[in-house]
Amino acid sequence: MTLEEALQDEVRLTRDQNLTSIQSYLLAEEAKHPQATGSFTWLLSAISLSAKFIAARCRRARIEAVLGATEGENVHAERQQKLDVIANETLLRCLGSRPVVSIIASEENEEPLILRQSEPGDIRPYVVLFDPLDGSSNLDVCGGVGTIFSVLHHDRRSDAPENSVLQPGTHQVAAGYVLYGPSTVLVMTTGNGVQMFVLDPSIGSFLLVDPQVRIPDGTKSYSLNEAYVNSFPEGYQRYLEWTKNNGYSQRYVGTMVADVHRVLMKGGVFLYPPTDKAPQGKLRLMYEANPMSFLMEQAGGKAYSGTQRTLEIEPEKIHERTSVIMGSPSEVDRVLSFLQ
Ligand code: AHM
Ligand code: MG
Repeated sequence: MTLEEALQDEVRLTRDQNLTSIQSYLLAEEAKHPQATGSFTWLLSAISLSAKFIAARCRRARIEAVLGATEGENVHAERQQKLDVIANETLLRCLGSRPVVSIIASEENEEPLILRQSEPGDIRPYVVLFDPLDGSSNLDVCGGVGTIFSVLHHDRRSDAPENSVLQPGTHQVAAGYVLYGPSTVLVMTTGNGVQMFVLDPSIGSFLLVDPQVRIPDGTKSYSLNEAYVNSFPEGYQRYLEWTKNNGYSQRYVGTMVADVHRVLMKGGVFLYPPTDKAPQGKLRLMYEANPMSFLMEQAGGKAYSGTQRTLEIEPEKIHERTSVIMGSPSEVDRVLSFLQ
């Protein structure tokens, strides 16, 4: 039996018993591609290590006195929570030790960090963008928070880091999020459907719980901050008005990872429209909207930024913002029909 066959067998056996770790899943996937170098598994193991570390810190937040704001602000002039800083440093330290990662861009850092210049003949290196701790204002109330990541190939056409980072979402080779809730859930895609893993804290491993996540359709539910309704463009207002007479319910945590995870599991639509305060929308294209849109599409959903498919937006700035409509295909279509 070849190594590949042995790994496939292992996946088949353990999947039924819900005991495939993220590492064995990735190894088995890689074994399907003889040209694979193992570099992606190496990168993902840095992300899963960060996730375990951040999950442990969040769980002990009140005990370790890491709640509350720091003195500093991030590049968006928002007060940073102490755990924002810890999560950012954790990802930088874990990814920084991986030779396959050449550039890192974070919500918390103004400029991308160039870890190493690639040489011709190197394994094609990766660019990783992330929001280290999404929804961190919910930390103080023990609400769910998350990490979002997007992986691109280094664009060798130019040495300028911004050219490597500023690629449309269609170029992503992987994306995912980690939700630190009652359990720690890692949901990811490499363009071959969506896989969901749950951290078993007793053994310190992410275990596969769903090899092919599909978003349900036909759920009458929307998730948005309806307090801003008067400053949404008119089409969104008409959609919301329409839902009131059609048996909808509304759910909103205020942490994108938690809200999008709910929509992915239960169906419906997540929205963050333009507002007077944030005319382009509030959420960040490169490390919030794009990775979530890639996941949504891979799970059978849709993701638009108003009129355009989010993944096709040509980015101009690392921290640029966009409005967001994502979720079950028919519900996204319904929202879009009100925006015409
Ligand atoms: P953050 O990345 O600084 O935590 O902010 C992004 C968060 C999202 O998680 C969430 O969807 C949104 O901000 C909530 O915004 P609002 O409070 O305006 O509803
Ligand atoms: Mg965020």
